[in-house]
Amino acid sequence: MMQSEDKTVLTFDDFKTEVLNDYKIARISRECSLLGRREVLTGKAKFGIFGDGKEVPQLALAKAFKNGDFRSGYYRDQTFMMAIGALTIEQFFAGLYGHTDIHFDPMSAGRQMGGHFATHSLDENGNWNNLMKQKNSSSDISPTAGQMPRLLGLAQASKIYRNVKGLENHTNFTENGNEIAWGTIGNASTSEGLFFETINAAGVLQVPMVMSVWDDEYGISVHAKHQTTKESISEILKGFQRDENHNGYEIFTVNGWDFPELIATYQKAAEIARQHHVPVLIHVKELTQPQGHSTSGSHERYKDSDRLAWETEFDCIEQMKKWMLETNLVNEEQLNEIENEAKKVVLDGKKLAWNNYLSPIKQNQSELIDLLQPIAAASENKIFIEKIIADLQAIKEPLNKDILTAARKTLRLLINEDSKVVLSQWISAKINEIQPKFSSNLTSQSTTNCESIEDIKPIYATDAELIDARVLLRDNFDKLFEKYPEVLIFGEDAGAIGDVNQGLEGLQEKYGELRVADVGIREASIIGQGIGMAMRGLRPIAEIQYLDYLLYAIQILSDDLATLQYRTAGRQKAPLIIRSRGHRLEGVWHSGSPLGMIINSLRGINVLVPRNMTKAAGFYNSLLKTDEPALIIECLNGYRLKEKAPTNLGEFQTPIGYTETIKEGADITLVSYGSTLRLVEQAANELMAVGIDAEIIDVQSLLPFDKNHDIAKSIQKTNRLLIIDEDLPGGASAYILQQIIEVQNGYKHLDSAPQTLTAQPHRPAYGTDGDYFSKPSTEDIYEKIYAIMHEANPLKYKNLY
Ligand SMILES: Cc1ncc(C[n+]2csc(CCOP(=O)(O)OP(=O)(O)O)c2C)c(N)n1
Ligand SMILES: [Mg+2]
Repeated sequence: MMQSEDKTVLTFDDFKTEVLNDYKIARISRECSLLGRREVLTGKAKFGIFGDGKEVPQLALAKAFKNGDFRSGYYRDQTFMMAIGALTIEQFFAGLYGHTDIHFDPMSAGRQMGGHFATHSLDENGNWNNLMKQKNSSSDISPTAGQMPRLLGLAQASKIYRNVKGLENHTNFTENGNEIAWGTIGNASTSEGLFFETINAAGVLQVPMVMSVWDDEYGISVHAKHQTTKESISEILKGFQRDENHNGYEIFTVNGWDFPELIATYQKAAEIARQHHVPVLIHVKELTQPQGHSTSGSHERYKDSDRLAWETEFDCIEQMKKWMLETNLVNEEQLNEIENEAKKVVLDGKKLAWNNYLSPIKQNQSELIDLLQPIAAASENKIFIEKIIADLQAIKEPLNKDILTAARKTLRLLINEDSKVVLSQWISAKINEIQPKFSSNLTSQSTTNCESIEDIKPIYATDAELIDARVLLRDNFDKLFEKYPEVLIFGEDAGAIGDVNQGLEGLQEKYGELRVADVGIREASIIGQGIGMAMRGLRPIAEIQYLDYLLYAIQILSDDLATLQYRTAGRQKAPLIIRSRGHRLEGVWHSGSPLGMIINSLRGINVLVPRNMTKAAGFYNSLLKTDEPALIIECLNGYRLKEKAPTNLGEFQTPIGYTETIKEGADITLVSYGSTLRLVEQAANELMAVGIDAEIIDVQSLLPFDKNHDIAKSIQKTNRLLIIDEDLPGGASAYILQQIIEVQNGYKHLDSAPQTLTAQPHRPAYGTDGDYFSKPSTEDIYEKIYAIMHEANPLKYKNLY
């Protein structure tokens, strides 16, 4: 007897019906894989990676999976998605074809390859759905083991919800923290560092995470003997097994073709994780790959005949079938009926999906042909245009690319004819219609996105004290923790000592070890904790101790967080705040300012570079009102500087995407950010003595950048531009220049060549002289500005050198 979700005991007939239904799902899934491969080989779809050979364990997983639970997995899980009712046959094929309409391909609106699964956490306006009323899958990414860091956070959210007070009204996300985060990964991908890092962290944190490893002995062509010590992940993780004296994991191994054993294992695993918040590893062995890894190659190249024969015999669906016959649950006839029915519904679904995909494109094709025919007839280039029309007409299954190429090539032939107007209008209208299907939703489009932030200035008493900047920041965090029970912060040394610069001093004592937490040294999974928790309605602040160590996390930030809104076409979000500190301090690994690297890899995340802690605090206050992710880089050398204490801590807001002019001037515009600004201000003051009056603009926000185009307005006045930062030559300064020249048309107002002044192309050397000779100094800045003014007016500003 089996237990269904509501715990009532099933009758034998119910049990039989359920098993037959499971078998049908498995068969449908398999038919999808078989037909999917054909669609790629015949050219209808570009690439296919399918779940054949992994169907049966996913049925067992789906039985243990409840509303509110989350999956974080990889491209083999189509059967699971079908079993939880989150993927239809039509949707499977829409994904394979790359249908750009979210209603047809709910996984990614054609942005990701098929096999990358997701459910919708957000409605079409970007507001949360009730995640407790649905079974949830976080959106897959292709980098192997990239699903691991986020899995940790998805699991940790349950722990927070169960144990932190004040979150009782988060009923759309939790019921007393009973939700499990279910991970899936291939055996070979467990070789990745992210896997081991996350496994260790989940053991330490004791979170409800159930990790399934689908083991088919291969990673594409590479056998387990090259992947895993002892060729067994459960063998080598034995040290993680919990015992009477130690917390740890529960570890199960089970064969992937053994349906009853799989069900029993998944039920046990769910019980342990859900009730007791103990992580579980399920090593699912003896799985197969009937069609090989993907449509890019065939597995006959690397599997010998014995292996291939074994795979045929131990195909999990075949074994399930055998078990059903042996236990007299079904007879051959019933099985054939199910198989035939599966074949039919998959074929029908595929056809429907293809027609749905193709019809709007064919509509564009006939629209263009109808438009071009009379144009061709009247054109002096009639012959050429008619050839273009005929070629386009001949394409039975066109792409929008074919259609727009034809239209744009025709336009060139009409350069001297009046009819070009109607064609150019048609092209522009089509591009405007189609482009957003591929480019929308890089960032949140909801009413609480960053654009919604009001500018609320800090208020100062007339006798406002000057205090250490780190105290200002700490007191501001204190207000935020008081105001928002869903805010939590975690990082290396962030808990007991209140971070290395004491910006969180005393807050753990006040708000507890779960909300102000020390964590292990593991930057990628710190970010993963943040991503996962933010996806479940919490407001995590993940701390990366020094900006130099962001490199350990840049992959997951770039691949997962930065793409999340985009790759789900706005149906998932993770409003995670990443707190770090950087710019000049000391030596090769504590002076990093690699902003070029950051902004180029993190499009989709706000990148904020406050020059002091008041500005930084204003950014935290702003961000907690929005639903967007952001990286805030505090100035490493700014914590001990004095700043005026505002009276409205926790309330004032620094708007995002706007510059601030911190000194007005007439002769040259200086653009900078972060720690460098203090040197720029110093140089500008010194230049006043020789009659050079510079305007200084603090960028404040690199992504998004100067939305009001205030820098161009400043150049209109000064006609000269120098950009100064601590990044490498051609780093963030090159991006700033591109924005000013190309986006803001700033070149129109320039009388001198626009210039950048940056650090040396190497990491900064140790010591004060190391800094002086590695990063721009006040003298460097002074002299660079002076040289620009000298070139403009050599008589007034005589050369220095
Ligand atoms: C970081 C990264 N490296 C390489 C790849 C290319 N790749 C895709 S799947 C795969 C093999 C994965 O094997 P396994 O984890 O065993 O999963 P299986 O496909 O066997 O289910 C590789 C190397 C990738 N997607 N990401
Ligand atoms: Mg494998």
